[in-house]
Amino acid sequence: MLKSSVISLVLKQPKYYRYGEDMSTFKEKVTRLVDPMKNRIDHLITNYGDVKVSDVTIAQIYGGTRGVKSMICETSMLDPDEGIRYRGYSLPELIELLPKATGGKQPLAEGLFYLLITGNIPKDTDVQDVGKELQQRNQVPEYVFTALDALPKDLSPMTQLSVALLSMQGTSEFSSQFRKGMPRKDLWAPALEDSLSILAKLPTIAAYIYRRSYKDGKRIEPDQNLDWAANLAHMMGFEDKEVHEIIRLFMFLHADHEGGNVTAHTVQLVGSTLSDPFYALSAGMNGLAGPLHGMANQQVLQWIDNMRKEIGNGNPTKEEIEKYVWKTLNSGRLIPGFGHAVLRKTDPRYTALREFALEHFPDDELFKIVSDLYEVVPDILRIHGKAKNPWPNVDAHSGSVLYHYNIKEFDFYTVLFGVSRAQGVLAWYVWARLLGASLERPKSITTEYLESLVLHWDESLAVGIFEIDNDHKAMIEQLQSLIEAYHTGKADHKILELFGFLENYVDKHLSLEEQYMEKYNYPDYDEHKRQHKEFKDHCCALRDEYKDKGGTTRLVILVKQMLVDHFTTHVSTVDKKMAEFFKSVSHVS
Ligand code: HAX
Repeated sequence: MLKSSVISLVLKQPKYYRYGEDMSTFKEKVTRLVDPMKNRIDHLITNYGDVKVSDVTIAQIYGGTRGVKSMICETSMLDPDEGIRYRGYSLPELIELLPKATGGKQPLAEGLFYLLITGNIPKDTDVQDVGKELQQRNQVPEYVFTALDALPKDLSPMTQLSVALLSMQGTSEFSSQFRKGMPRKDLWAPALEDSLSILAKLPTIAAYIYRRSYKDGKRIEPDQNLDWAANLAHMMGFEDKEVHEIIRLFMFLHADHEGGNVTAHTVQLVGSTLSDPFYALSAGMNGLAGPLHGMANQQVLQWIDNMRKEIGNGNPTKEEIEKYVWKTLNSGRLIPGFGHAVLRKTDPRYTALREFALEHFPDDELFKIVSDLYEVVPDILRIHGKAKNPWPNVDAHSGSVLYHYNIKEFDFYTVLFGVSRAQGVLAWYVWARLLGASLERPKSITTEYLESLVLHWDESLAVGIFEIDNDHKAMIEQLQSLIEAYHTGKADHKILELFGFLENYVDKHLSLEEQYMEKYNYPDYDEHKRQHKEFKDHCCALRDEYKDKGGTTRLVILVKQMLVDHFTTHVSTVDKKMAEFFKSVSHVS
C-alpha cells in the first residue's frame, strides 16, 4: 500500500522536480502561473473589494471614458510619459533582454509571446518551445485560401484578414470544448490552443493577402528554418536579412498597448461572452481598421505623398512642410501620426524605429521628411492648442520604414500591425479565461438621466445655506426628494409639493426676516424683498405652466435653475450680508 502510494507520488511529480531544472512544456508553465495569480485577485476582491479606484465625470462619459480605470490587462501597461511597458519592461529594456535570431538585433516574437503570457524573460529553450508550438500549427486549411480567392483582389486587406480569421472559426478548440461541457475554469487551455493556432497561421494568411492583392498571387511556403516574423517577410517575398529585421522590430513594437485601446478592448469584450479567439480577434481587427487607430500609419504616408505632390517637390523644405501642416490644420483636418489618447511624450516605438532608420538608411528621402516633421509638428500643434499630446506616435514613422524596404502598399500596413497586435491581445484573451473574467456589461445612461443627475445639490453651496437658515435645508431636501421621485417616475405629485413648499417658504422666511429688519433697521430691505417676490413669481409661473402643460423633465431642470439662481445671487450674497449685519448689530446691542 505504502509502496504503491510512494510510486504514484513520484510519478506525479512534475518533471522539473526530478531533474532539478524546469523541463516543463510551455503549457505546463502557464498552468503553474494560474493559482498564484487567482489567489492574488481573490485576496484583493475579498479584502479590498470596496476600495474606490476611479471616479467618472460627465466629460469622461462623453469623451470615450478616457482615463477611467475600469478594466484589467496584465500583459502591458501604458505610462503617459514613458510609453508602453510589456509585463513591466520598457521597450529599450526588452530590446536588450529578449533573445534574438542569429546575427540579428531585434527581439524574436516567439520570446515576446512567451513573456506576454508568462511575465518572465524567456531563455533560449523557452523560445524554442514556443517556436515548436507555432510550427506544429502553421498549416492553414485550404478553404481559407479558397475563401480569400472568392473576394475581390482590391478589397481592403484588413477586410480580407478579418474574413480569413472568421473562416477558420470552425476549427476552434475553445468552442468545441465549450459545447462538450468543459468547465469554465478549464477553458483557458483550449483558448491557448486556439491562440497558438491563430498566431501560427497569421503570417501565412497575411502574406497571402499581400501576394494576392499586390503581387502574382502565388503562395510562398514557410521556411521552417526561419522565425515567425522573418517567415512573414519571406512569405511576402522578401529575402533580404534587413527586411527580416525590420519586420521583427515591427512585430515587436506593435504587439500590445494595454487593454483599453479599441483592438484590445474589443477582443476582451467579445471574449467576455465566451466567444472563441477567432471571433474575438476578427472583431478586434475590424476596430484596428479605423482611421483613428491602426489605419493611421498608412494615412501618414498618404498625407506625406499629398504634401510632396502639392508642393511639387519630393524634398520639401522645413518652411514648406510648416506651411502644409498649417494648411491641413486650418482646413479642419488632423495631422496623422501625431497625438495620442494616453501618451504625453514621444512614443518610444517611434524612437525605436527612428534609431533603426538612423542606423540603416539615414539618407533616405522619406526618412528626412519624417525627421523634419518631428522637428516642426509638435510646436505647431502646441500653438494650434487642441491636441493634448503634440508628439509623434508610432504611426508617424512605421510606414516610412516599410516604404524604404519596398513595402509600398499603404493599405497593407494595418495588416502588419494587426498580425503583431494579435500577440498581445491573444495572450490577454488566454489570461482572461484563466482568471474567469466576467461578462462585460457597463451601465449606459441617457443625456436626460445626466441632466437630472446634476440637479443634485452642490454641497458647498448647501453648507453655506445651512448656516443661514434651516428653511433652506428643508428646501434642499424637498428638491432631492423631487429628483428621486423623478427617477422613479413619481415626480408629478412631488413637483406640486415642492411648489407649495417654495411659496410657503418665501412667505414664512420674509415675515421672519421682517421682524429683524424692523428691529435693526436693515438698510437693503427693499431690494431683499424684491428678490423674494421675483423668486415667488417665478415659482408660481412654473407651477402654472406645469399645471397647463405637464412636462416633468424640463420643469425639474427649470426649478433647479431657479433655485441655483436664487441661492447664488440671493442666499449666498444677500442673505449672508444680512446674517452678518444681524450678527454685528445684535452683538452691539
Ligand atoms: N492633429 C490635429 N488635431 C489633433 C491631433 C492631431 N494629430 N490630435 C488631437 N487633435 C485634436 C483632436 O481632434 C481634438 O479636437 P476636438 O476637440 O476638436 O475634437 C483635440 O485635439 C483633443 O484631442 P486629444 O484629447 O489630444 O486626443 P484624443 O484622445 O481625442 O485622440 C488621437 C487621440 C490619437 C485619435 C488623436 O491625437 C488623433 O486623431 N491623431 C491623429 C491620428 C493618429 O495618429 N492616430 C494613431 C494613434 C495611435 C494608435 O492608436 N495607433 O493605432
